[in-house]
Amino acid sequence: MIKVILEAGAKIGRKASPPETMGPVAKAKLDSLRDRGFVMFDHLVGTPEFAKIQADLKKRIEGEMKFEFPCLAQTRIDQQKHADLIERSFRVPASELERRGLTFERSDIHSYEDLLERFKPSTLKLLMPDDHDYFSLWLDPLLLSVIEGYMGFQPILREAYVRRNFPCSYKVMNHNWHRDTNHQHHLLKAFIFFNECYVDTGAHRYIAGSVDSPLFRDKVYYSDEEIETVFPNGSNDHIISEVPAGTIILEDTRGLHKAGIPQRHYRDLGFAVFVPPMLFRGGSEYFTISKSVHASLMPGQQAYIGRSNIIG
Ligand SMILES: O=C(O)CCC(=O)C(=O)O
Repeated sequence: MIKVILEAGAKIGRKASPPETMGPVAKAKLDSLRDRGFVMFDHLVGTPEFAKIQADLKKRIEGEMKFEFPCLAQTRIDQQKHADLIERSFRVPASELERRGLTFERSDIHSYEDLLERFKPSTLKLLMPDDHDYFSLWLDPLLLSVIEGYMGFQPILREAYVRRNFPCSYKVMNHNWHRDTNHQHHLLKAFIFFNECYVDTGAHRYIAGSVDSPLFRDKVYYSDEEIETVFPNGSNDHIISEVPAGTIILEDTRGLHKAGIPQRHYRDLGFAVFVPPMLFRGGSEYFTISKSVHASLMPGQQAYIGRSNIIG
């Protein structure tokens, strides 16, 4: 009974009229998000604020190497020995990858160049730095107003991080088409592009209008061939995000999507995951924010941070 009431409650809000206070730009973005399941923002492209964070990010990744460990080393994958893992696109607990000798730690690397040469990771993940500039970008006011219009209430920022993706030989998890399952009814992800993206640098892909489609619901992952028989490359709903740096794509990732694999260079992508506030769920494993950085945000942004994420 409680489950039924909670389920009914969870659906409230979607498709409500936009608030009176919403400006025309946000209204147009909301219409597009409702219609297609995604919308793009370009108001930060070419701005000095964005360039500052881009430069800082490069320093944190290449200089300080403050990403998460252990990392999967593509150089340690053996086609025969790890055939079962390849088949599952490495969707197993990190402890299994460690046990099978496929990961490396911070203590294994001497420099960023050394890491690339010896381990060839497909992805490095950097948790959100405790820094005002990053949080104000992740909680951009125009983005928040569209998010609230779409959900019909104020959600929370559940996860906040950046991934650097490299060319790689083996597909890892979200290189395959899939639907996210963080929440059954309310889920939005913002993808923040830190470099310009083309097909050969790993453009993100999305199938517009697929959120409520009954198709492709019986497996976790789908191949390009499976998806392209229904949504061919170049068709109206098969969206390939070739975008300039500074673009933000807000997407209902309950729809079909996947990460492109760069064929050259690398791709830096910021992730912000928005879900309803959930009782009895801690959040600090996903990111933390100090009291002073929290205090520097606007009240409308502070409201997105769960109490368990605030430290110090
Ligand atoms: O990296 C991307 O382009 C997509 C990431 C993704 O599939 C996900 O976050 O679920």
